[in-house]
Amino acid sequence: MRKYFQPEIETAPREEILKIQNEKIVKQVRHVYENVKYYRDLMDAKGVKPEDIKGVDDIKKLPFLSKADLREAYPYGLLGTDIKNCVRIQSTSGTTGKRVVAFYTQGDVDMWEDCTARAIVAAGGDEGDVCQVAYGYGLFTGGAGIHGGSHKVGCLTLPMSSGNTERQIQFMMDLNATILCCTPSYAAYIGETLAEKGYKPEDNKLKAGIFGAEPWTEEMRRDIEKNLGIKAYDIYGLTEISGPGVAFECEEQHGMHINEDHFYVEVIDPDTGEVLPEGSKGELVFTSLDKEAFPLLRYRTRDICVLSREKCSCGRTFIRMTKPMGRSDDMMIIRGVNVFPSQIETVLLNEGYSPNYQIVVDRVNNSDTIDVFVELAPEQFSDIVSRHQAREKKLESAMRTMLGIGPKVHLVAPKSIARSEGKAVRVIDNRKLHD
Ligand code: DLL
Repeated sequence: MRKYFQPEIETAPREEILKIQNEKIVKQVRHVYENVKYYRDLMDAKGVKPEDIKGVDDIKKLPFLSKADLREAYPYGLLGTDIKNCVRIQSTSGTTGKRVVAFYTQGDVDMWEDCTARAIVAAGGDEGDVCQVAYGYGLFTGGAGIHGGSHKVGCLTLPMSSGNTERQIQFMMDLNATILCCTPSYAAYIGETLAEKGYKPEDNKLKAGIFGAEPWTEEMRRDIEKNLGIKAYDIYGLTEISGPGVAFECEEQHGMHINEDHFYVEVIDPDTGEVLPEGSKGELVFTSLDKEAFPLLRYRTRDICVLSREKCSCGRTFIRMTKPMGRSDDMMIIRGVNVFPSQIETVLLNEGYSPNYQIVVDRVNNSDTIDVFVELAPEQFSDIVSRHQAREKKLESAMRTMLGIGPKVHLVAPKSIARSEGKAVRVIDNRKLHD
């Protein structure tokens, strides 16, 4: 069995990785300064010139980029090359009018697929494996990213996309899938459905799962591992930086190795922007070292975690990140879809309701639920139940269109949602994903 997809880099001595990063950043900053006016203006405003960046130690001199910059520059403002050189876009799952649209050259796609191939091999994959890709295909990076990596490894790839659980199970059993790739909540659901159908964990040929795109706990990992009879590996990534495979777990299952030859990582204090020493908890910031089409420098992910350079017994020398421990903004991830409370508020206001609402998120049988309680104005209140039900259905459908997932809406009596004296508590998340 192969242990690494690209051993020469995955196990390279630290000095060699640093040398690669230092060379790449100098080139990349020049590339961005020359081709991305939006970022050039930010650098000029900060008084930083490309020649000030002589290596990764100088990255801290560069300005940050945030999701707000991406919205402002939408769609082409951060493009680093002629659109003619681009072969693909992918986009975030959240929809707030302006989604994040990321562009890729063929070289960028190749690099990204190398990263997901490293993750698949780290989970024990090789050309003898049957890799069932049950992440969504389409604009979401999950399906396309893992699919490409699976091809590179030489697995037989089952491009299932997400959903249609009956068919997932049929293909999984008939075609002897050995690696399952999907969100952890979907893996749990597939596990339950298999059990309901009377299958035991040993009835399937699965040996590993590569699960990510949303937070999940160690308890959930153990549940999934038991129900499917597999070893479950975590994988992390975000559209802005490429997609899945920015970081991946090895057999140690003790943090995810960041593909440092392509992505330089920092952890900062989310309030002050100060770079924190290794081992501190803070916001992850990534600099893409060699992407051509969408070359983001110092992108603030909003994901909170801790980095560690402690030696890993798997032999990989890449730095490790913990599972994200939360976010420094109000984004919720529900069944793998990014949802902002502001989107729900927009629908309510558009449909003529008051902004008195509360969102309750929970996880029932390993699947996320979202309930929206909406207060009626006195003049909207009526004793006729069927009228309320029709209104609830209409709101549910408008929210489904806006969010891409369907919440359950409950209309409640005027003045029944508690008013707050400070910041309104819009979201109650009962999922208890983190201690
Ligand atoms: O979720 C990319 C992906 C696809 C990763 C498939 C892994 C597997 P976005 O839709 O842009 O991209 O969402 C990115 O999802 O900033 C995190 O908050 C969260 N996230 C991604 N992976 C994990 C993970 C994809 N393993 C956002 N654990 C990120 C916890 C994760 N959160």
